[in-house]
Amino acid sequence: MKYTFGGFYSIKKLISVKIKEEHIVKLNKNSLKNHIENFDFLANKLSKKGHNVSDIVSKLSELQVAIPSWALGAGGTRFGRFSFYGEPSNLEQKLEDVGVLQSLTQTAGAVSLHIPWDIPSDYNAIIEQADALNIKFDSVNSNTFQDQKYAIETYKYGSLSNTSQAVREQAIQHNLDVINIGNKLGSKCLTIWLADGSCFPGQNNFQTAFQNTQDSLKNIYMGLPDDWKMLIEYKPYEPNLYSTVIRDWGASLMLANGCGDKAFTLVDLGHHLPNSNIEQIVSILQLKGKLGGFHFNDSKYGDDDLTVGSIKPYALFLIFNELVYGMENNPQNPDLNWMIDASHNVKDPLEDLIQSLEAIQEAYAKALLIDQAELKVAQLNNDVVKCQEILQGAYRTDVRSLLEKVRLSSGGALSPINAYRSLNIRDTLIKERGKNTVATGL
Ligand code: PSV
Ligand code: MN
Repeated sequence: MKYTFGGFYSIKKLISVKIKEEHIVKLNKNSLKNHIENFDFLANKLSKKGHNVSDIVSKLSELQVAIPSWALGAGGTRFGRFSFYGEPSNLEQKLEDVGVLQSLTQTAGAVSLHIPWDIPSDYNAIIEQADALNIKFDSVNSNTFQDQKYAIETYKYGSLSNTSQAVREQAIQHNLDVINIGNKLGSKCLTIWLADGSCFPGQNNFQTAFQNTQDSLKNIYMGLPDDWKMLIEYKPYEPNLYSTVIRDWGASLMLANGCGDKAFTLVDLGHHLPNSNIEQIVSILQLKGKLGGFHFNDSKYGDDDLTVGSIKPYALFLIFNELVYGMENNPQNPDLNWMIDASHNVKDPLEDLIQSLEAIQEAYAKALLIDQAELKVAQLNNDVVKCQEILQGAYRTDVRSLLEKVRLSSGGALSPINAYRSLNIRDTLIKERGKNTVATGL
Protein backbone atom coordinates (compact mmCIF):
# COMPACT_ATOMS: atom_id res chain seq x y z
CA MET A 1 0.00 0.00 0.00
CA LYS A 2 1.26 3.43 -0.82
CA TYR A 3 1.42 5.70 2.17
CA THR A 4 -0.10 9.15 2.07
CA PHE A 5 0.82 11.70 4.66
CA GLY A 6 -1.82 13.05 6.99
CA GLY A 7 -1.95 16.84 7.01
CA PHE A 8 -2.67 19.78 9.28
CA TYR A 9 -2.77 23.44 8.51
CA SER A 10 -0.37 26.05 9.82
CA ILE A 11 -0.57 29.82 9.52
CA LYS A 12 1.59 29.98 6.45
CA LYS A 13 1.28 26.82 4.48
CA LEU A 14 0.30 23.21 4.49
CA ILE A 15 2.80 21.15 6.40
CA SER A 16 2.14 17.77 5.02
CA VAL A 17 4.75 15.40 6.40
CA LYS A 18 3.23 14.12 9.57
CA ILE A 19 3.14 10.40 10.14
CA LYS A 20 -0.15 9.25 11.57
CA GLU A 21 0.00 7.20 14.75
CA GLU A 22 -2.38 4.63 13.33
CA HIS A 23 0.06 3.80 10.55
CA ILE A 24 2.76 3.05 13.07
CA VAL A 25 0.39 0.98 15.19
CA LYS A 26 -0.63 -1.00 12.14
CA LEU A 27 2.97 -1.70 11.14
CA ASN A 28 3.92 -2.64 14.69
CA LYS A 29 1.21 -5.30 14.77
CA ASN A 30 3.16 -7.39 12.26
CA SER A 31 6.10 -7.89 14.58
CA LEU A 32 4.46 -7.49 17.96
CA LYS A 33 4.39 -11.18 18.84
CA ASN A 34 8.06 -11.57 18.05
CA HIS A 35 8.91 -8.48 20.08
CA ILE A 36 6.96 -9.63 23.13
CA GLU A 37 8.68 -13.03 23.09
CA ASN A 38 12.14 -11.50 22.82
CA PHE A 39 11.50 -8.78 25.36
CA ASP A 40 10.01 -11.14 27.94
CA PHE A 41 13.01 -13.43 27.58
CA LEU A 42 15.48 -10.57 28.07
CA ALA A 43 13.52 -8.84 30.85
CA ASN A 44 13.34 -12.12 32.72
CA LYS A 45 17.07 -12.68 32.40
CA LEU A 46 17.90 -9.12 33.46
CA SER A 47 15.52 -9.20 36.42
CA LYS A 48 17.12 -12.42 37.64
CA LYS A 49 20.46 -10.63 37.57
CA GLY A 50 19.00 -7.89 39.76
CA HIS A 51 18.34 -5.22 37.12
CA ASN A 52 15.33 -2.96 37.41
CA VAL A 53 14.03 -3.27 33.85
CA SER A 54 11.35 -0.59 34.05
CA ASP A 55 13.92 1.85 35.42
CA ILE A 56 16.19 1.10 32.46
CA VAL A 57 13.29 1.56 30.04
CA SER A 58 12.41 4.94 31.54
CA LYS A 59 16.03 6.14 31.50
CA LEU A 60 16.28 5.16 27.84
CA SER A 61 13.03 6.94 26.96
CA GLU A 62 14.34 10.14 28.51
CA LEU A 63 17.36 10.29 26.21
CA GLN A 64 16.46 12.68 23.42
CA VAL A 65 19.12 13.39 20.81
CA ALA A 66 19.08 16.55 18.72
CA ILE A 67 19.18 16.17 14.96
CA PRO A 68 21.50 18.61 13.22
CA SER A 69 19.65 20.65 10.64
CA TRP A 70 22.68 20.29 8.35
CA ALA A 71 22.51 16.50 8.23
CA LEU A 72 19.15 16.16 6.55
CA GLY A 73 20.53 16.43 3.06
CA ALA A 74 23.30 14.51 1.39
CA GLY A 75 26.77 15.52 2.48
CA GLY A 76 29.69 15.93 0.19
CA THR A 77 33.44 15.79 0.09
CA ARG A 78 35.86 18.17 -1.56
CA PHE A 79 35.56 15.94 -4.63
CA GLY A 80 31.87 16.49 -5.08
CA ARG A 81 28.44 15.75 -3.83
CA PHE A 82 25.73 13.35 -4.97
CA SER A 83 22.19 14.43 -4.11
CA PHE A 84 19.85 12.05 -2.40
CA TYR A 85 16.71 13.65 -3.88
CA GLY A 86 13.76 15.09 -2.02
CA GLU A 87 16.11 16.94 0.31
CA PRO A 88 14.62 19.68 2.47
CA SER A 89 15.37 23.06 0.95
CA ASN A 90 14.12 25.29 3.75
CA LEU A 91 13.77 25.25 7.51
CA GLU A 92 10.12 24.16 7.43
CA GLN A 93 11.03 21.09 5.41
CA LYS A 94 13.96 20.33 7.68
CA LEU A 95 11.59 20.32 10.64
CA GLU A 96 9.27 18.03 8.73
CA ASP A 97 12.14 15.58 8.34
CA VAL A 98 13.01 15.75 12.02
CA GLY A 99 9.31 15.16 12.70
CA VAL A 100 9.49 11.96 10.67
CA LEU A 101 12.47 10.80 12.73
CA GLN A 102 10.76 11.70 15.97
CA SER A 103 7.51 9.90 15.04
CA LEU A 104 9.34 6.71 14.15
CA THR A 105 12.02 6.62 16.85
CA GLN A 106 10.67 8.82 19.66
CA THR A 107 14.27 9.68 20.51
CA ALA A 108 14.78 12.66 18.20
CA GLY A 109 12.78 15.28 20.06
CA ALA A 110 15.08 18.18 19.24
CA VAL A 111 16.79 19.96 16.39
CA SER A 112 20.09 21.82 16.40
CA LEU A 113 20.10 24.77 14.01
CA HIS A 114 23.09 26.26 12.24
CA ILE A 115 23.03 30.00 11.60
CA PRO A 116 22.90 31.60 9.04
CA TRP A 117 21.78 28.44 7.19
CA ASP A 118 18.57 28.19 9.25
CA ILE A 119 17.35 31.69 10.04
CA PRO A 120 13.54 31.51 10.36
CA SER A 121 11.58 33.89 8.20
CA ASP A 122 8.51 33.59 10.43
CA TYR A 123 9.38 32.74 14.04
CA ASN A 124 5.81 32.10 15.19
CA ALA A 125 5.13 29.72 12.35
CA ILE A 126 8.35 27.79 13.01
CA ILE A 127 7.64 27.54 16.73
CA GLU A 128 4.12 26.41 16.00
CA GLN A 129 5.36 23.77 13.57
CA ALA A 130 8.01 22.50 15.98
CA ASP A 131 5.46 22.28 18.80
CA ALA A 132 3.07 20.32 16.62
CA LEU A 133 5.85 17.89 15.76
CA ASN A 134 7.00 17.64 19.38
CA ILE A 135 10.44 19.05 18.58
CA LYS A 136 12.47 21.35 20.81
CA PHE A 137 15.23 23.73 19.75
CA ASP A 138 18.49 22.45 21.09
CA SER A 139 21.80 24.27 20.86
CA VAL A 140 22.17 26.88 18.10
CA ASN A 141 25.45 26.82 16.17
CA SER A 142 27.29 29.84 14.89
CA ASN A 143 29.21 29.80 11.64
CA THR A 144 32.39 31.79 11.30
CA PHE A 145 34.05 29.21 9.08
CA GLN A 146 32.49 30.60 5.91
CA ASP A 147 32.18 34.13 4.62
CA GLN A 148 28.58 35.22 4.51
CA LYS A 149 27.07 36.92 1.47
CA TYR A 150 27.16 40.55 2.55
CA ALA A 151 29.95 40.29 5.09
CA ILE A 152 32.38 43.17 5.20
CA GLU A 153 35.27 41.24 6.71
CA THR A 154 36.61 37.85 5.63
CA TYR A 155 37.31 34.83 7.83
CA LYS A 156 39.97 33.53 5.51
CA TYR A 157 42.61 33.99 8.20
CA GLY A 158 40.43 33.28 11.20
CA SER A 159 37.46 34.72 13.02
CA LEU A 160 37.51 35.03 16.82
CA SER A 161 41.29 34.63 16.79
CA ASN A 162 42.00 36.96 13.88
CA THR A 163 44.76 39.53 14.23
CA SER A 164 42.31 42.16 12.95
CA GLN A 165 40.02 43.63 15.55
CA ALA A 166 37.38 44.39 12.92
CA VAL A 167 37.20 40.72 11.94
CA ARG A 168 36.98 39.63 15.56
CA GLU A 169 34.20 42.12 16.22
CA GLN A 170 32.23 40.88 13.22
CA ALA A 171 32.58 37.29 14.46
CA ILE A 172 31.60 38.25 18.01
CA GLN A 173 28.55 40.09 16.70
CA HIS A 174 27.56 37.06 14.62
CA ASN A 175 27.60 34.89 17.75
CA LEU A 176 25.49 37.46 19.62
CA ASP A 177 23.03 37.45 16.71
CA VAL A 178 22.87 33.64 16.92
CA ILE A 179 22.05 33.85 20.63
CA ASN A 180 19.30 36.30 19.80
CA ILE A 181 17.82 34.01 17.14
CA GLY A 182 18.03 31.00 19.49
CA ASN A 183 16.40 32.98 22.26
CA LYS A 184 13.36 33.71 20.12
CA LEU A 185 12.98 29.97 19.48
CA GLY A 186 13.40 28.85 23.07
CA SER A 187 16.91 27.47 22.69
CA LYS A 188 19.14 27.67 25.77
CA CYS A 189 22.54 26.93 24.34
CA LEU A 190 25.14 28.26 21.90
CA THR A 191 27.71 25.97 20.29
CA ILE A 192 30.88 27.53 18.97
CA TRP A 193 33.21 25.63 16.69
CA LEU A 194 36.08 27.58 15.19
CA ALA A 195 37.87 26.63 12.02
CA ASP A 196 40.57 29.11 13.10
CA GLY A 197 44.15 28.00 12.86
CA SER A 198 46.97 27.94 10.38
CA CYS A 199 48.04 25.88 7.41
CA PHE A 200 51.78 26.50 7.66
CA PRO A 201 54.36 26.82 10.42
CA GLY A 202 55.04 30.43 11.27
CA GLN A 203 51.73 31.64 9.83
CA ASN A 204 50.24 32.28 13.28
CA ASN A 205 51.55 33.33 16.61
CA PHE A 206 49.97 30.58 18.74
CA GLN A 207 49.80 32.70 21.89
CA THR A 208 48.24 35.70 20.17
CA ALA A 209 45.66 33.54 18.41
CA PHE A 210 44.73 31.82 21.68
CA GLN A 211 44.55 35.07 23.64
CA ASN A 212 42.43 36.75 20.97
CA THR A 213 40.09 33.78 21.03
CA GLN A 214 39.78 33.92 24.81
CA ASP A 215 38.99 37.64 24.69
CA SER A 216 36.44 37.20 21.91
CA LEU A 217 34.75 34.33 23.74
CA LYS A 218 34.53 36.44 26.88
CA ASN A 219 32.76 39.12 24.85
CA ILE A 220 30.25 36.59 23.56
CA TYR A 221 29.86 35.15 27.04
CA MET A 222 28.87 38.58 28.34
CA GLY A 223 25.88 38.46 25.99
CA LEU A 224 24.82 34.98 27.10
CA PRO A 225 21.50 34.93 28.99
CA ASP A 226 21.72 33.60 32.56
CA ASP A 227 19.92 30.36 31.81
CA TRP A 228 22.05 29.61 28.74
CA LYS A 229 25.12 27.46 28.22
CA MET A 230 28.01 28.09 25.87
CA LEU A 231 29.63 24.99 24.38
CA ILE A 232 33.16 25.20 23.02
CA GLU A 233 33.90 22.50 20.45
CA TYR A 234 37.48 21.45 19.73
CA LYS A 235 39.01 19.84 16.66
CA PRO A 236 42.66 18.99 15.94
CA TYR A 237 42.77 19.85 12.25
CA GLU A 238 40.67 20.68 9.18
CA PRO A 239 40.10 22.97 7.43
CA ASN A 240 43.37 24.32 8.79
CA LEU A 241 45.97 21.63 8.39
CA TYR A 242 48.95 22.67 10.52
CA SER A 243 47.39 24.08 13.68
CA THR A 244 43.93 24.69 15.08
CA VAL A 245 43.43 27.31 17.79
CA ILE A 246 41.00 25.16 19.82
CA ARG A 247 42.69 21.90 18.93
CA ASP A 248 41.86 19.67 21.89
CA TRP A 249 39.87 19.30 25.07
CA GLY A 250 42.60 20.99 27.08
CA ALA A 251 42.36 24.15 25.00
CA SER A 252 38.57 24.06 25.14
CA LEU A 253 38.58 23.54 28.91
CA MET A 254 41.00 26.44 29.46
CA LEU A 255 38.82 28.72 27.36
CA ALA A 256 35.63 27.57 29.09
CA ASN A 257 37.23 28.16 32.50
CA GLY A 258 38.36 31.58 31.31
CA CYS A 259 34.76 32.49 30.42
CA GLY A 260 32.87 31.24 33.47
CA ASP A 261 30.35 28.79 34.91
CA LYS A 262 28.05 28.73 31.90
CA ALA A 263 30.81 27.72 29.47
CA PHE A 264 31.56 24.04 28.82
CA THR A 265 33.48 21.73 26.54
CA LEU A 266 31.70 19.93 23.72
CA VAL A 267 33.08 16.57 22.61
CA ASP A 268 32.62 15.66 18.96
CA LEU A 269 33.61 12.02 18.60
CA GLY A 270 35.28 12.67 15.23
CA HIS A 271 37.49 15.45 16.54
CA HIS A 272 40.37 13.40 17.91
CA LEU A 273 43.58 12.12 16.51
CA PRO A 274 43.54 8.36 15.79
CA ASN A 275 43.35 6.06 18.82
CA SER A 276 42.61 8.81 21.33
CA ASN A 277 41.04 7.51 24.49
CA ILE A 278 37.82 9.53 24.24
CA GLU A 279 36.17 7.83 27.19
CA GLN A 280 38.94 9.06 29.46
CA ILE A 281 38.52 12.62 28.17
CA VAL A 282 34.79 12.39 28.82
CA SER A 283 35.40 11.09 32.31
CA ILE A 284 37.84 13.83 33.36
CA LEU A 285 35.65 16.58 31.93
CA GLN A 286 32.76 15.26 34.00
CA LEU A 287 34.93 15.17 37.10
CA LYS A 288 35.68 18.85 36.52
CA GLY A 289 32.00 19.67 35.87
CA LYS A 290 32.83 20.92 32.40
CA LEU A 291 31.25 18.46 30.01
CA GLY A 292 28.41 20.31 28.29
CA GLY A 293 27.57 18.53 25.09
CA PHE A 294 28.19 15.81 22.58
CA HIS A 295 28.36 15.44 18.84
CA PHE A 296 27.94 11.78 17.95
CA ASN A 297 29.33 10.22 14.78
CA ASP A 298 31.88 7.56 13.90
CA SER A 299 35.10 7.52 11.96
CA LYS A 300 37.86 5.35 10.64
CA TYR A 301 40.56 7.89 9.83
CA GLY A 302 39.63 11.50 10.57
CA ASP A 303 36.47 13.54 10.98
CA ASP A 304 34.62 11.10 8.73
CA ASP A 305 31.15 11.90 10.12
CA LEU A 306 29.98 8.33 9.58
CA THR A 307 26.92 6.69 11.12
CA VAL A 308 27.23 6.42 14.90
CA GLY A 309 28.39 2.95 15.94
CA SER A 310 29.18 1.84 12.41
CA ILE A 311 32.95 1.50 12.91
CA LYS A 312 33.77 1.38 16.64
CA PRO A 313 30.68 0.35 18.58
CA TYR A 314 32.71 -0.93 21.54
CA ALA A 315 34.41 2.46 21.93
CA LEU A 316 30.99 4.08 21.93
CA PHE A 317 29.87 1.68 24.66
CA LEU A 318 32.94 2.56 26.75
CA ILE A 319 32.13 6.24 26.36
CA PHE A 320 28.60 5.57 27.54
CA ASN A 321 29.97 3.65 30.49
CA GLU A 322 31.73 6.85 31.58
CA LEU A 323 28.66 8.95 30.82
CA VAL A 324 26.45 6.69 32.95
CA TYR A 325 29.00 6.87 35.75
CA GLY A 326 29.16 10.66 35.41
CA MET A 327 25.39 11.08 35.35
CA GLU A 328 25.25 9.13 38.63
CA ASN A 329 28.30 10.58 40.36
CA ASN A 330 29.03 14.02 38.94
CA PRO A 331 26.08 16.34 39.65
CA GLN A 332 28.49 19.25 39.04
CA ASN A 333 27.75 18.85 35.30
CA PRO A 334 24.72 20.34 33.57
CA ASP A 335 22.25 18.22 31.64
CA LEU A 336 24.14 17.30 28.51
CA ASN A 337 23.15 18.50 25.05
CA TRP A 338 23.13 15.31 23.01
CA MET A 339 23.50 15.85 19.30
CA ILE A 340 24.35 13.90 16.20
CA ASP A 341 26.87 15.49 13.85
CA ALA A 342 27.08 13.25 10.82
CA SER A 343 27.12 13.47 7.07
CA HIS A 344 25.84 11.02 4.51
CA ASN A 345 27.44 10.57 1.14
CA VAL A 346 25.91 7.31 0.06
CA LYS A 347 22.92 6.68 2.31
CA ASP A 348 19.46 8.18 2.58
CA PRO A 349 20.12 10.83 5.27
CA LEU A 350 17.00 9.93 7.22
CA GLU A 351 17.81 6.22 7.24
CA ASP A 352 21.34 7.03 8.32
CA LEU A 353 20.05 9.19 11.18
CA ILE A 354 17.68 6.42 12.27
CA GLN A 355 20.64 4.05 12.43
CA SER A 356 22.65 6.60 14.42
CA LEU A 357 19.82 7.17 16.89
CA GLU A 358 19.50 3.45 17.43
CA ALA A 359 23.26 3.01 17.92
CA ILE A 360 23.31 5.73 20.58
CA GLN A 361 20.43 4.12 22.44
CA GLU A 362 21.99 0.70 22.14
CA ALA A 363 25.29 1.86 23.63
CA TYR A 364 23.44 3.64 26.42
CA ALA A 365 21.28 0.58 27.15
CA LYS A 366 24.33 -1.68 27.35
CA ALA A 367 26.14 0.77 29.61
CA LEU A 368 23.13 0.79 31.91
CA LEU A 369 23.57 -2.98 32.28
CA ILE A 370 27.03 -2.61 33.81
CA ASP A 371 26.90 -3.43 37.48
CA GLN A 372 28.81 -0.38 38.75
CA ALA A 373 28.99 -1.68 42.32
CA GLU A 374 30.43 -5.00 41.19
CA LEU A 375 32.88 -3.16 38.92
CA LYS A 376 34.04 -1.00 41.81
CA VAL A 377 34.79 -4.08 43.93
CA ALA A 378 36.69 -5.71 41.08
CA GLN A 379 38.68 -2.50 40.59
CA LEU A 380 39.47 -2.28 44.32
CA ASN A 381 40.70 -5.87 44.22
CA ASN A 382 42.73 -5.19 41.08
CA ASP A 383 40.85 -8.07 39.51
CA VAL A 384 41.56 -7.03 35.95
CA VAL A 385 39.97 -10.12 34.41
CA LYS A 386 36.76 -9.60 36.35
CA CYS A 387 36.63 -5.93 35.30
CA GLN A 388 36.79 -6.97 31.67
CA GLU A 389 34.20 -9.72 32.19
CA ILE A 390 31.78 -7.20 33.67
CA LEU A 391 32.16 -4.73 30.83
CA GLN A 392 32.06 -7.30 28.07
CA GLY A 393 29.20 -9.19 29.70
CA ALA A 394 27.08 -6.04 29.43
CA TYR A 395 28.34 -5.28 25.92
CA ARG A 396 27.49 -8.72 24.60
CA THR A 397 23.88 -8.56 25.75
CA ASP A 398 21.44 -8.29 22.87
CA VAL A 399 19.37 -5.26 23.94
CA ARG A 400 17.40 -4.80 20.74
CA SER A 401 14.11 -5.92 22.26
CA LEU A 402 14.67 -3.45 25.09
CA LEU A 403 14.97 -0.63 22.58
CA GLU A 404 11.84 -1.88 20.84
CA LYS A 405 10.03 -1.73 24.16
CA VAL A 406 11.18 1.86 24.70
CA ARG A 407 9.88 2.89 21.29
CA LEU A 408 6.67 0.93 21.61
CA SER A 409 5.78 2.46 24.96
CA SER A 410 6.23 5.97 23.59
CA GLY A 411 4.32 5.42 20.34
CA GLY A 412 7.30 4.82 18.05
CA ALA A 413 7.88 2.09 15.52
CA LEU A 414 9.20 -1.32 16.54
CA SER A 415 11.52 -1.11 13.55
CA PRO A 416 11.94 2.50 12.42
CA ILE A 417 13.89 1.56 9.29
CA ASN A 418 11.28 -0.95 8.17
CA ALA A 419 8.50 1.52 8.91
CA TYR A 420 10.31 4.27 6.99
CA ARG A 421 10.59 1.97 3.99
CA SER A 422 7.08 0.52 4.21
CA LEU A 423 5.63 4.01 4.37
CA ASN A 424 7.59 5.02 1.26
CA ILE A 425 8.63 8.21 2.91
CA ARG A 426 11.54 9.08 0.61
CA ASP A 427 9.36 8.60 -2.48
CA THR A 428 6.73 10.87 -1.01
CA LEU A 429 9.35 13.50 -0.22
CA ILE A 430 10.69 13.32 -3.75
CA LYS A 431 7.16 13.70 -5.15
CA GLU A 432 6.53 16.73 -2.96
CA ARG A 433 9.88 18.45 -3.19
CA GLY A 434 11.28 17.24 -6.45
CA LYS A 435 14.56 15.60 -7.29
CA ASN A 436 16.83 18.59 -7.47
CA THR A 437 16.43 20.15 -4.07
CA VAL A 438 19.57 20.91 -2.10
CA ALA A 439 19.72 21.26 1.64
CA THR A 440 21.88 24.00 3.13
CA GLY A 441 24.91 22.79 5.01
CA LEU A 442 28.29 21.51 4.10
C1 PSV B 1 33.01 20.82 12.41
O1 PSV B 1 33.66 19.75 11.83
C2 PSV B 1 31.69 20.43 13.03
O2 PSV B 1 31.85 19.26 13.78
C3 PSV B 1 31.09 21.51 13.85
O3 PSV B 1 30.24 21.00 14.84
C4 PSV B 1 30.33 22.24 12.83
O4 PSV B 1 29.53 23.25 13.29
C5 PSV B 1 29.64 21.05 12.18
O5 PSV B 1 30.74 20.15 12.03
C6 PSV B 1 28.87 21.30 10.97
O6 PSV B 1 29.61 21.52 9.87
MN1 MN C 1 30.65 18.82 15.51
